[in-house]
Amino acid sequence: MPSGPQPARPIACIVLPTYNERPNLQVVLPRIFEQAARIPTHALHVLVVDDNSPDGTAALVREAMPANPNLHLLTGDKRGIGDAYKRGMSYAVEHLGAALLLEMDADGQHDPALLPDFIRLSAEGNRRLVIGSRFLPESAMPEFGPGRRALSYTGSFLVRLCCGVGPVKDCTSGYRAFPAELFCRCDFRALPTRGYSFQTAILFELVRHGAKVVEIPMVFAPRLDGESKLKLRDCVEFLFTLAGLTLRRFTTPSQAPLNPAAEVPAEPEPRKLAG
Ligand SMILES: Nc1nc2c(ncn2[C@@H]2O[C@H](COP(=O)(O)OP(=O)(O)O)[C@@H](O)[C@H]2O)c(=O)[nH]1
Ligand SMILES: [Mg+2]
Repeated sequence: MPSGPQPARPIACIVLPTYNERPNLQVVLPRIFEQAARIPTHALHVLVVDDNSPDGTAALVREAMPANPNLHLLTGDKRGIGDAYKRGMSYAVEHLGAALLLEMDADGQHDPALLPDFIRLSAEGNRRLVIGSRFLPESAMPEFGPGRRALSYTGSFLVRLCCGVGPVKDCTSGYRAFPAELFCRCDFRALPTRGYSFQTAILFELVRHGAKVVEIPMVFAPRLDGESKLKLRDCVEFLFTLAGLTLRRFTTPSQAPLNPAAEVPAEPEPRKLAG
């Protein structure tokens, strides 16, 4: 073992948007940090982006921060999940020096046990965007009704059709990892994506800047507590975003060839499913 101070590891920062997720965060934060010991290559940080949740989500984070230097909080007015992600990712890069960014729900739907796989797969390739997919053979969406399944399938189908993102199966998943350097190349000022369609917009931008997509199967579990914040107006915004991206696809030159073939991991990956 080499003696003396070890070189600092690059930071992998989970940007965790929250709105009224206090009971869920109480469970999810310890589960996330439990995974740090399984991630030898990166220091795991979490940036909670809370939009002044009336249930005191931010207060819970503030209470936990003194004992955990890798936990951070950003607060602001409620302007939608997409807006929260944009603010959070910019902050993670500019103020925390994150090398790798991760997206995740704070409600327990995304299994933290997959975090080491996300980070390893994203870091070992060049410009890799790792997506937790609900639509691979080993994926599952237990307890989701046909309506929500159909919505997710249709959304991904439309994104593939309109946006030229290649053979990505799950285009709207909210569990992802990608290099911060790739995020910095994206131009979101042209995209008025405040709501859930941010996921589509950032996929489009990342692929246009050369992201190679790797999908891994995941179980999209039911929420631990509370209800989805996805509303009808988010579906309407999604359709407008699709139209805007389609226009952008055919009028603005991309920085990388469109439709890059999805990258398949060389070795079959351990197919971890949430228990
Ligand atoms: N900061 C912030 N977070 C939000 C907002 N809307 C949703 N979220 C969070 O984004 C994540 C995904 O939302 P969720 O309701 O679980 O969507 P679903 O998984 O698609 O049903 C959760 O952690 C929410 O608390 C918002 O307006 N602001
Ligand atoms: Mg959720």
